[in-house]
Formats: sequence, structure tokens, C-alpha cells
Amino acid sequence: MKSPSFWRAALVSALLISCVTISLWAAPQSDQAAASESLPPLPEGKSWQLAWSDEFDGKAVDQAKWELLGDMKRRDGYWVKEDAYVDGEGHLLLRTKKDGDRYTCGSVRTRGKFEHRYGYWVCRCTFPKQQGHWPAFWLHADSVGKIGDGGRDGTEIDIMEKPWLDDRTTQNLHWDGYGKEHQSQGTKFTVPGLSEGWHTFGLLWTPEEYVFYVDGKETWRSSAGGVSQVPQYAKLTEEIGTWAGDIKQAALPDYFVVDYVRVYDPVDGARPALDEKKKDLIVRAAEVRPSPQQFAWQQLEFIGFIHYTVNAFTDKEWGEGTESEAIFNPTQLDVRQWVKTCKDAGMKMVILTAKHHDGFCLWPSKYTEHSVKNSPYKGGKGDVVGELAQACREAGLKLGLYLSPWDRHEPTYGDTEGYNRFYKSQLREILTNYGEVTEVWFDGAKGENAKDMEYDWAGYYAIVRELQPNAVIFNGPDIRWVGNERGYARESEWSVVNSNGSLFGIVNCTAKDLGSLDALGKGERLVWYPAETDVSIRPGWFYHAREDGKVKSVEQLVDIYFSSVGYNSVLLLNLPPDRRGLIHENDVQRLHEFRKVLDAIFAENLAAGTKAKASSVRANDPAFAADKITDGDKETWWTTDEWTTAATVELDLGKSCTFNVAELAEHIKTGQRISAFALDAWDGAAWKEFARGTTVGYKRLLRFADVTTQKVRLRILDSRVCPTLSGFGLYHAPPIDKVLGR
Ligand code: FUL
Repeated sequence: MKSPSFWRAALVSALLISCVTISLWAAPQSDQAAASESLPPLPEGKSWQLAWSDEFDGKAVDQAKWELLGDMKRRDGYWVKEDAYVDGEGHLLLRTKKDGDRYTCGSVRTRGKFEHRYGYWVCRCTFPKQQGHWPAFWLHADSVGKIGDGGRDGTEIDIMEKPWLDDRTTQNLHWDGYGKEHQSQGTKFTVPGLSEGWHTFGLLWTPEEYVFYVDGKETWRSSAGGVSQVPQYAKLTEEIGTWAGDIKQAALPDYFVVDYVRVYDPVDGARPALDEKKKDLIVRAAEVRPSPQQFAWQQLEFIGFIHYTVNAFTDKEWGEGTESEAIFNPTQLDVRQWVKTCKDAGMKMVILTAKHHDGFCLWPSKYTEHSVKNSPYKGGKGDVVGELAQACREAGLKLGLYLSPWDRHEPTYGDTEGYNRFYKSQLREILTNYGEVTEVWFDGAKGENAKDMEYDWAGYYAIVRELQPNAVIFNGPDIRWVGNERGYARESEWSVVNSNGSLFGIVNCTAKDLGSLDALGKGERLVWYPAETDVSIRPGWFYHAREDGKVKSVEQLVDIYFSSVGYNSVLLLNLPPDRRGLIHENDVQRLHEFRKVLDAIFAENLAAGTKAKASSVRANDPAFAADKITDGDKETWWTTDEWTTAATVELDLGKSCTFNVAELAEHIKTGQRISAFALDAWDGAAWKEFARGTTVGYKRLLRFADVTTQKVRLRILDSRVCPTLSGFGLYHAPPIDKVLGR
């Protein structure tokens, strides 16, 4: 335990260290956008190997790895075991709460279970929202208390401590105990956006030096006190004390959430030689390609979702199925306003909830009385599906339809045979009567108390294939759910996954990793299965007047765009019409601003038409030369010889240019291959890395602080078989406020 005098000393030293704002970061990015973990560079001939990790995927904290601390007094609170637990979704939660008249919080350490020296230690986490307590990720050793020999016999290494609610953090070293011999050195700095979303905190510990990282970028290096040469254990802690503010003002419970802790060691060998099995898996994975329908869908990039039913009139998210048709009475419903709003925003398709879970049909279905035909809308003569189909055709937008399998109104629901017959009849109706349908959206949601029954998925898919052979099936064989409804795809979003043979729910869509070689396992049945990212412009999927002020900000929408379209996914943005039957003015206005900002970002590709030189070109054939990435033609691409999996392309922009956005595109018609890349700028004397990423796929967007240079180098660090690249862009995003004249 640290003594109070130590903490006074720590506080003083923290205050003495100047607060620097690190300008390496781009505009704040939330959630996965800021979560990229890149391992530090290693000397030639070395590579990283995972030595130890906890992904917190189990049902309880793994006590073979961690010791839970408690019950013990700690500073102004108590550490108790019950405040350290996993959430069943792959996270460790360290909770801070009030328990009677005492404050408690959770802490864990690997003491006696995993003690290790050197290597790269990294944790991914997201921060508490209340004052009075603070999270930390640090390394410790019992010998830190020993006086003499500086920090070599053990150092407290604070990789992350964040006693502030704003974007400041601190990294510190403490050695020679916590009494009067105590010594320390540290840094304190601000990372814009740090207090929101997920971030990684890493330490590269070599026998000579410590190098600290936040989100893969170096923040501090030091060897103060002499670098520890002894094995140390990891600690994830919450502590209560005035350094972090007044706990009495905090609304509790509050949580420090940790996604993983990983420890890597450098090992000899540039990359382990591939055994035949691995090689076979790589070749097979690289050869999986999209169907023409999947490819066409991917190119839509940005599509609209319309959630409309009786819920707009009852103010619910899930209707009961008992609503009277009489309440569905939109007096100004105008599908052309919906379509215009979507089209103006740049969307290429509109998907409508023809029937949501309440069972009310927006078209006059022959198979139920629960539809528009018995509502006041157009005196029972309305057909919202038909009207929208017509409006989409006129505007040149594609149409998609959502038909909820879970139906809370239909009396046959629960009788497997009867309901499947009913559902299939409805599916036939909507896929026959409204012309071309480009996407059919099968929602997997089902209430906890829903009657038990088996959906005939295979039968449903067969009907789509029969009636709309050009349509893609969401939550079926063609398109998968990205795994959340917040608008974020994975930083490493592979479109090739292992389907294990079955048709529906073929993969666990919420898994953190679906496409790495490890996740592909033996690769029994590799399929092209790209991710669609669905999110609503408001908190709810349906219209609620109380959410008129909660339409997502342009900044949020731009973040979502970069983390969905920019992460190899299609963005499906929901716009719920109101009781009038119109998309609300606030949503229309926000979309208009969003489009304006996107247009400003992508106004000019500074790399278009520039000269490019590659370190390797397949068979030296000009058809695969580097300039294929800047020729503006998506059908042409650069590639290397078969097993040349690392290569560079140098671009000469012709003049010095300033940019802060990069775009990469693989030629996905020949598969998805790239798994790591970096971008460098020439500063007149040397190449300097300014951005780094993992997968590319159909489209990869990156944001970073302004870079000014005439020459840019793209380094493909790893790829399956050989990389392909059909597009490359550099853009300058102006400040959003400026674009919007705010
Ligand atoms: C979920 C549904 O339960 C929501 O109401 C909404 O339709 C969303 C897109 O899918 O599963």
C-alpha cells in the first residue's frame, strides 16, 4: 500500500509536470474508431508473440490469472471483491459504489499468477464518468519497496492513471519505496477525445528503456531510476480519493471497463515460416470473393432505414400487437419527402419496415386484417410499401424491405407450421407486388416472453432467391449484422469468415474478431459475409417527440461514417417518420449538414492522377503497376508477386500538399487480403509515419492531424497471399464549424 506521504509527493510531482496537448491525434474519435492497437516496431528479424492475455470473455474473472483485492481499506474507500467482475460480453468491470456509509471499488492484480519482465503490455479500456475515483493500469513488484539500486530492482510503472474526467492522463515511474527515499518521474498530457470511447494504453519495456503509448502512438519515453530488471505483475485498479474530486458529488455506481490486457514478447524470426496447413488456409481465405449481388450492395455504401408503424402513435419502441388499426393516422404522409431526404443525404437505397414486431402491415396484406387497409390512412386505400416503391423508382433509389418474423399480433404465431405458412405468404406478397427489391432484412429480435417456435429460415431464403434473385439477404446468407446498434464496425473488419456450415446465425456477429486467421480456425466453410452497420439518427428506432432534441450531432454522424463506411461496412442510418408521416425537420436539417460536411471532406483527392512507384509489381506487368491506385478506375489495381506480402508504394503529389484524411480501397472482386499497413510522409530528410491501420477491404478511411508533404509512402506490412489495391485518396477535411458557418 502506498503511504499518504507518497501520494502527496506524487501529487506535487504531477502538478509540476507541464500539461502538454499531444497534437498527434486527429479530431476526437469515439468507440472503436480510437481503439486501434498497433504493436511497436521491432528490429529486423524480430516479431511479436503473445505471451499472456485476458480478453475477459468468460462468465467470471479468471482467478488463475487475477487476484481480486478486498476486503481492505484503500485511501478514502475500500477495495471489495464484488466490485470486480465480468459482464458476460467480454469486459472486466471495476465498479465504484456507495455501500451504506462507505465507498467501495474493485481492483485486480496478477501477483503470483503472472509475473514477467520486458515486452509490450497493453490494455484497452473506457473510462468512468463521475468524479472522486480514478482508474489505473500499472505494473508493480513487491521489491519496489527496496531502497538502493534505483528502479532496477523493481519500479512502479503507471501506464495509465486518469483521476480527471476531462481528456488528461498521466504516466509515471516510482522507485526506491514510498518513504523518504522515494523517487519518481512522470508526464501528464491531454489526448483530445480520451474520456470518451475505447482507448489503448501500452508500455514497451526493454532492458534499457520504457516507451509509453496511447492508442498506438508514443507519448513518453524514459529510463529514469534505471530500468527495472525484475519480473513484475499487472494491476487494474480503481481508487477513491480527493485527487479525483469529491466522491460525495458522484452519481454511483460508476464503472471503469477493461476490454483486454495483453502482453507480447519479441521473438526471433521475421515471421514464423508458414506451415502447409496455414498456407492452405491463407490461399483459401484470399480466394473467397463477393457474389455480384454482394458486390453491388457494398457499392451502395450509405443507405436509409425507415422505421414506421403504430409505434409512432403509441410512443413505443416495440408495439404490443393489440393496437387498434384506427390509431395509424398520418395526415401528411409523404413518401417523396422521405426519399428526397435520403437521396439528398447521399443514400442509395431505402429499407422500410413493412411489418415490425407489432404485426401491423404498411401494405394491405391479404393474410391479415391488421394493416393499413383498416386504418384511417387514405381511407383504408393507402399502401405505404407500394407508394415508397414507386417514389424510389422515380428517384433512382433502390428499395429494401424489412418483414419482422416475430409478430405479436398474428394468432398463428407459436404454431410453427401455421405461422411459417402465414409468414411465407406475406413474404411472397411483398416480394411479388412491388417491383425490384434489393435487400430483404430479416430481424433476429424476439421478446423474452415470445412463444416458442421454429422459423423456417431456409424456406424464407428460398422464397427471396426465387422471387428476387438479385436481392441480398440480411441476417441470412449474404449480409451479416455488424454486432451493435451504435454505428461502429470493427477496426479489423474482414468480409471473409468461417460459416461452420449452417445458414442462419452462421457466425456470432458480436464476436470481437471474426476474420483473422485465428478466428477462421480450420476454415471449414469460408464465405464472403460482409457487415452492415445499422444505427438510428435518434436514440430510438421509432419517432418520439421527446427525442426531437436528441438527433445525433454532425460530429457523431461523421464519426459513425468513418467507423462504418470507413471500416469496410455499409452504413444503414435510420430516420423515423413522425405522426404526420414526415421525417422531422430537425433530422432533415442534420442530414443536410452531414452531407455538406462529407462533401467538403471529399471535395478533392490530392492523390488523384499522381505518379506512383511500387517496390514490387506482379511479373513487372504494367497492368498491375502502382499508378493503378491513383487512376480513379475501381476496376484496375496494383498487386505484387504471389507471396510478396509486404511492399511499398511511393507517391509524388507534384507539390507540397496538406491533408488529414486517407482512403484505401482493395480490389475486393479478387478478395480481401491486407491485414496491416502504415502511411509515411517525407519530411525532406526521412520518412515519418503518420498513420497506421489493419484491414482495408472495400474502403478504409483514416483521420489524423494535418500532414504537409509532397511525398507519401504507403507500406503494406502484411497481407494474405499478395495485396491488391485499386484506390488511394488523400483529402483535407476542413473544420466542421467552418463548413457549417457556426
Ligand atoms: C431490432 C429491433 O428489435 C428494433 O426494434 C429495430 O427494428 C432494430 C433495427 O432491430 O432487432
